Amino acid sequence: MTTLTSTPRADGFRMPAEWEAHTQTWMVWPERPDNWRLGGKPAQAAFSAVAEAIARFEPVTVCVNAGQYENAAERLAGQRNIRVVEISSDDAWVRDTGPTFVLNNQGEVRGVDWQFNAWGGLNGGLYFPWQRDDQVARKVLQIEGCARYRTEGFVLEGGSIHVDGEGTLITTEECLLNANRNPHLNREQIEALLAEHLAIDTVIWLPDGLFNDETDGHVDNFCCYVRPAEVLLAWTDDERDPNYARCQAALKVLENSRDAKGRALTVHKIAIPGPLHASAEECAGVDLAASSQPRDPSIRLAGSYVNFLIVNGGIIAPRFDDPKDAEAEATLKRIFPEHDVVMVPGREILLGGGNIHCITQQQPAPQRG
Ligand code: KQY
Repeated sequence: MTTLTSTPRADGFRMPAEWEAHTQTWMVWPERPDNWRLGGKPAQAAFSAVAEAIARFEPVTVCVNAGQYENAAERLAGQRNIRVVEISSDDAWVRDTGPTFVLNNQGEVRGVDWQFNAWGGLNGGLYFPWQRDDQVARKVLQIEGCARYRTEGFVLEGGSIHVDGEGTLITTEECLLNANRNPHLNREQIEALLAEHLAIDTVIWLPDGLFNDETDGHVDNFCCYVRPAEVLLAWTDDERDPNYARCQAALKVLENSRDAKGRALTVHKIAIPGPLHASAEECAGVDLAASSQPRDPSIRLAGSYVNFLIVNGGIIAPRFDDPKDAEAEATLKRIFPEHDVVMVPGREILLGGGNIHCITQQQPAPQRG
């Protein structure tokens, strides 16, 4: 595999929007017992359901550690459109550990391999060590025969950005300006690195992500593009909800922004489920480890319907067995009239700290012309 010393923009590559055609979606098999309860068994069932839902629309590759290879291969055996490959990892968040694919208009696909520090390294990160996670992107690109750009010295997670594929990127200050990611870089330097690696011209900075998001406010759990110049924002009208001020602040920024093509944004809203909390029994099933996240029923979970994946012809979104599920499904169907909206159980994934978008990484199809 080639590691390039230029940048995607200099080479004529850009990050496409998620709704552009995919070759496949990548996932990583969950097993970490200090993150996933009961040795990861309920999470493995939940991830399998997500993989099967995606596989109705496009191929899925599931990466798995050697010790779980047999189990994953057996559990997914016979599923059309799903392949299992052995790749070591520390946990299962391929949105953040996998490559961000970029493409040109001559049919080539390459990948950006961001430096990864487990959402904050030794300054509030979620586990240690994370070396295997940091190697996932390189291995994925090697398997696919894609050239690689490595951002040594620049930490970023794929879940902290969304793009419209037309020059605009949305992110949060809470995450990208956090001292535990790139304390040596200021806002302008970070914008310049994003511009060079994704070929974007405009960054829309939301102040914060969702309350209690373990990632320091990843945008993919709070706000996403649904088509050019249209975004979907997690929303509450409840002034007592700690998300209220976050939603108001994000809306203000979005309403006052212009994208890279000079367009104003249409902002759709989708209700935040819950408030959701893990039960005492769910928390008791998680192994204790010095460096891992506390699990306690008093901690509000950062549940969000925004954490969905757009696939070829489909929307794969979480449901939480919450009264707001039906309204969320109706909202997604209204916003994506040409996609099949498939709601998949998301609670088990949420208990681990994320949701469907966080555990998937789309590989765009080559484009010509
Ligand atoms: O949501 C994500 N993108 C990652 C969450 C990691 C949580 C680990 N407990």
